[in-house]
Amino acid sequence: MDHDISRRNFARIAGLGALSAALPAVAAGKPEEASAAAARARTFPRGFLWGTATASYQVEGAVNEDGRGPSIWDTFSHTPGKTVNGATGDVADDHYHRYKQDVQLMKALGVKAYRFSIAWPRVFPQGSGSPNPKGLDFYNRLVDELLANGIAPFATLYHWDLPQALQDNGGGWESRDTAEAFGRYAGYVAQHLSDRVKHFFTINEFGAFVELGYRIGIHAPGLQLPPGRFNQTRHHAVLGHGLAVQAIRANAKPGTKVGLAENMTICCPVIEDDANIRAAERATREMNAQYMTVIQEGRYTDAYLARTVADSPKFTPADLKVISSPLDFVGINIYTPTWIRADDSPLGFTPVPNPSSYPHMASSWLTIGPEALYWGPRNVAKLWKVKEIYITENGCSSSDVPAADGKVYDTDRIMYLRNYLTQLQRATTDAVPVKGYFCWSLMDNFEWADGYTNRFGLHYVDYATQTRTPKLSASFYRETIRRNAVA
Ligand code: PNW
Repeated sequence: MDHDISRRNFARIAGLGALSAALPAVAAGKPEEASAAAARARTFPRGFLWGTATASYQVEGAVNEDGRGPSIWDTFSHTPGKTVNGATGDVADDHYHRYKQDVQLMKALGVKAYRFSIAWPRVFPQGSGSPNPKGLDFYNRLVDELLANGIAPFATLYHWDLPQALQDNGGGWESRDTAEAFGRYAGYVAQHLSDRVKHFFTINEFGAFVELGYRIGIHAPGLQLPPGRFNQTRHHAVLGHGLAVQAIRANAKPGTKVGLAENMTICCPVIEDDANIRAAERATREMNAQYMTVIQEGRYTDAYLARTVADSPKFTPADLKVISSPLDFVGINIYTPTWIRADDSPLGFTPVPNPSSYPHMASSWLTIGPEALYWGPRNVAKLWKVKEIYITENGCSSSDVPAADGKVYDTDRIMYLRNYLTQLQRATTDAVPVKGYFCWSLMDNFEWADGYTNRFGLHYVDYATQTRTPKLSASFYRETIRRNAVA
């Protein structure tokens, strides 16, 4: 008995997971029991929410229909040289017209939840002012179709398609007016959809749209603001989030839950020992200071303010209160790890750059590190005592060339998903409160500046015919959902 317990403890400490659980049975010469134990060890908690995700501009098309106003992504993608092969979201997956068929794809996968985004310029073509009821109607139809098929709708209010009018008047997120308009729009949507939508995300990925759009300039609106104006833009984005949280609470039906979906820097210890684990926790706070940390803690860290000095954002204590409005859950989009080691610098950590041989998926930024799905939620739960976490995006690009039989054998995506999900399962066995997982993406779509070249879907889309074909990874995901365990 004692023997057994210490062996199990050893296995836990060594992090051997499924294999270690099966070892005693293997040693006893009972392979069936061994594989049953291994299967149990790969199992997720009962009721774990499996889903997929998309975003409006990436899939909908129909950019001129039913009164939709232009967004900064229409303008940007139509500007020569901004996207690969001049790709635009004019048609994309034509999901606006094919949503019923797409809900059937979800149903065939067996997902219980779908994360989609609402296009602000469909609902308020000018960003604020009068709403366009026909725009909201599309989401009414989509939500009804999902519910009729037993799929819970999880709605994101901002996945980067800012109404162009708000960019033209005041510089988009550079202006406080945009944060305020976002709050009004969020309240309006919550008022009309919260009878059926129980989970809202305010903003998708501050860390991508603000940095890539307003500092580096490779996403819409394509600006390279100087540091002071840029840090103010960051501040307005988190302020917009907080105003939206308050507006949703003020306008939604009781029981509606509010959170966000942020692609934090996922700090993972280079080696899983005490010193590096602590360093990765410190790094999580500091490397996310401008977004997640201020949202969770209601203050910018001293190190952030010291780093930005004269270019620090201007803010009031009242702003910080709004920004840190309590959330019901936290969504994290996780693709890649940032490896952290302890050192004796003032902050006590340093990121370790990837060597040139480090493996990545088809997108060069998508470096592989399954442990990100373990340390990401674990650090968030520990640092900020978060009780409900969703992985709101995880997935990868693959070259995805159809074989002679027309099928796509994306063994690399299966490898990626299997390894990442194994680490997510490990998090659940360590009592990290991860409640669900949304695979990015349901189907290939408009991958922003990369156009249609990088495919992230579980379904292959032939853009000439709009045919959707399940890839091998769709079978893998369906089987994982069916077992509620890593397949
Ligand atoms: C996320 N990076 O974007 C977005 O939320 C999705 O819209 C997108 O399609 C998906 O991930 C895949 O890219 C990212 O350069 C874009 O590190 C770029 C980066 C990360 C996330």
